[in-house]
Amino acid sequence: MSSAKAKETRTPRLNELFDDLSATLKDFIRKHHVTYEEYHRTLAFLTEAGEKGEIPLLLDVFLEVTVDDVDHSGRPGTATTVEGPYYVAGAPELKSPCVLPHRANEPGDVLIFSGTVRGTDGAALGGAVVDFWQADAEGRYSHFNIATAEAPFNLRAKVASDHHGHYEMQTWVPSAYEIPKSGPTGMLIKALGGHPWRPAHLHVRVTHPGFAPLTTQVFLKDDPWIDSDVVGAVKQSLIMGMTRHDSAAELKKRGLSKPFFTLDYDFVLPHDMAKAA
Ligand code: MBD
Ligand code: FE
Repeated sequence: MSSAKAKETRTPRLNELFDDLSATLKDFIRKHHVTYEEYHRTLAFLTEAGEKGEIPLLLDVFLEVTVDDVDHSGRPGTATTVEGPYYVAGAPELKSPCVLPHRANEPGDVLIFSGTVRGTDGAALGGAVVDFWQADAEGRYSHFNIATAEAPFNLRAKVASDHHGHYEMQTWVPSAYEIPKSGPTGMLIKALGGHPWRPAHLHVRVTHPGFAPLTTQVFLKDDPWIDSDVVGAVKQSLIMGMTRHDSAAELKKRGLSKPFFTLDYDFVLPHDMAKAA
């Protein structure tokens, strides 16, 4: 596409979206007779969200599910769901099988997360990158956790699948995630009478040249919040049970001293239509 054409198409889209957004908000103000007091409270709320770095959290909690729904509708392969606010670019590149960066005394139970990356035609994809992140066993995302010490890129990595498309990483079972109560997003959820919890989940962004990137999450079956995610991002096909392993032989094989869990999940990527065309 020439840059002249890019310019030509960009401005009308911005005008179309901004004009409708503006009209929608003005209608909203009239419909609800929004008062000056409410307007000023809204400004204060958004200002605080900005100052505390919560704009991505706020928008991802309330709006991103709808963007995923609209922009990924009808897409074949593994179900997508939202990226959320805690992805960090530049995680270390590791080869499968691997152990994720972690603290010397990483809390919780070991989880072996593995599976195969395929295209929608069923072909295994070697060299696919599973860019992975999660909250730890105490609900903290590295880089967003100022309270406790952590390893660089704690429980984050880009794991390359082997030539069978197989990936395997050792991590630690995540806990459910609570939207911070101290900030404006958490206060708003509380004022609305909702709970601030997301069920335990593993985040991935899976990529391979020639295929459309897949951003999704894998959820743990027995989580108490599995049916009431504050974000509304759970899809049935993304819910998995873990298997517990406690035999002496299995512990020895893995070099572990207490029971661990495994979870297998295969990722299926659609062909990149934009590139194929
Ligand atoms: C999260 O951990 C998350 O994954 C999303 C989508 C929103 C808020 C917190
Ligand atoms: Fe998350």
